[in-house]
Amino acid sequence: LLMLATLRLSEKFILLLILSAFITLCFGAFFFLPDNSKHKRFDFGLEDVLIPHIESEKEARPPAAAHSSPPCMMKHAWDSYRQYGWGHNELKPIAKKGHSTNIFGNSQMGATIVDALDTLYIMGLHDEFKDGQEWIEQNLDFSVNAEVSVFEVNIRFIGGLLAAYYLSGQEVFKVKAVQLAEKLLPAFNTPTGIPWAMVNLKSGVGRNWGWASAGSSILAEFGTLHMEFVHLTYQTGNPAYYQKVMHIRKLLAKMDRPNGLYPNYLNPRTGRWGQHHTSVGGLGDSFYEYLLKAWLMSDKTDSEARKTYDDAIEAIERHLIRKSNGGLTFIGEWKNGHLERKMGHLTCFAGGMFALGADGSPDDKAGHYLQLGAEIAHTCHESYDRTVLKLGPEAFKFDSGLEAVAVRQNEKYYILRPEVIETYWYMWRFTHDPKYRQWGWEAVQAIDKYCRVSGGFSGVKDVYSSNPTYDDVQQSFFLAETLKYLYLLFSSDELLPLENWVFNTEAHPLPVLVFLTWGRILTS
Ligand code: DMJ
Repeated sequence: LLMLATLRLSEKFILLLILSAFITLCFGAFFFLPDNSKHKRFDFGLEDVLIPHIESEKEARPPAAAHSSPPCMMKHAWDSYRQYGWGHNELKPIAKKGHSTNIFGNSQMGATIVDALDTLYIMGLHDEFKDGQEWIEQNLDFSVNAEVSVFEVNIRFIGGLLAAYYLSGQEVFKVKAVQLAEKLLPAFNTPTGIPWAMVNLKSGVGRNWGWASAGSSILAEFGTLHMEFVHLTYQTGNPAYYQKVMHIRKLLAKMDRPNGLYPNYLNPRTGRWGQHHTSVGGLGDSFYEYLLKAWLMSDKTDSEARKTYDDAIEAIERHLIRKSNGGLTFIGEWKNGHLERKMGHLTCFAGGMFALGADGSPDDKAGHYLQLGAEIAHTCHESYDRTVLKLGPEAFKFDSGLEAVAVRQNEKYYILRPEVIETYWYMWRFTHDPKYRQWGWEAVQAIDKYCRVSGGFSGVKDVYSSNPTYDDVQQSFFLAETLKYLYLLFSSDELLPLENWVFNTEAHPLPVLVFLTWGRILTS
């Protein structure tokens, strides 16, 4: 101040000019920030919530070996893949080499890298994330002569890349997602616009799975594109993606539904249903999930999606959901007018879906759906608890005195699937009942004890055997979903709040599109 007083008037004027230029510069800089940093909704305050996460995890878990925590398990799964399977789609953790399945054709597209990216980011494993990003920048190329599953590539790759883009703001992920989406579009060139199950990324030729009823496309496959495709239109301004998925919705709305149920099979040439088989598990599952999530993702403005979901769930409750003699609520499968009293591990995701859809359900039935979610979570926990390994079988029965146990040898395996843990997490978020963390912790311990091997994590062939053999596959969804849901289960609710984020069916979080944005998509 003394110095200021001694300055001459002209010097004071110059000082004032410099000061005001500095202030203008600071204000101006805000407008040049990348778009991402201005979206309050996309800013999930990661640094703030990581610390509460670690504390709450300690509180919730009983003392156990230090390596038994989701981030440490993630590190082991990732490092093993990095060492033995880098660039391959998946890993064989016993043989310690790369692995792939027919869903990826004969490609080597690093499915595990793409699927794992957002989990690495959320867990704060930044070096690993950078490694993955570098591989994608330098190697991920979709001009390959490979016949891939449209559904799997959409949920794992497009979903994974979009989530990585929204979380990190790195353009490369968006660019790759759009490049890949372009390659999927030829799959929609069918007489009805219902896409083929598979498409050759190079030639664009599509076809359906040989095993599907009467050359049909699968409900859970063509019905699980909506979230990613709406985001693609939002990001690119290209209406084609939005139009393709809305066309599917319109076509389904016009069709008769036996008993109000959606059969799993639809012929893309004739537009007729195949076999009358309805399931909330394999072949049907994520179709229902995406109806609900389309509504949530639209900031609850897409009421057509919500109504379609409500009607579908009402029919499912009437025809497929029953209580066993032992009092366990289960979701069976509908086969040509007959209810099969069997539930799949895949079906267990529905507990979380019912809870997520409770708010906004018709006739003020929110309490009912939250309760239904809790009952499904309980049944699925029983399916784990009634095994030797405390891991759930692929399918379990409620018949002839059987309660939540598998009978056939080929239904006794556990392949690192996420659905039961996914439901625990949603139930935790909506109820904060500590039993869900307890159940999640049981799963952490069982997976770490029976599925961890020196080369990663492997599925097991028989959860009822005290001496199980391994299937020697580390599935990419183990890193994308199972470990992410476990991590979130022990984290603060402020990490990816459900009002702002909607998880695709592979657990890749995509932001809710606020009303104004939504209007932009509708008019594109
Ligand atoms: C995942 O790829 C997705 O969750 C999909 O919707 C069905 N199930 C597998 C994992 O079990």
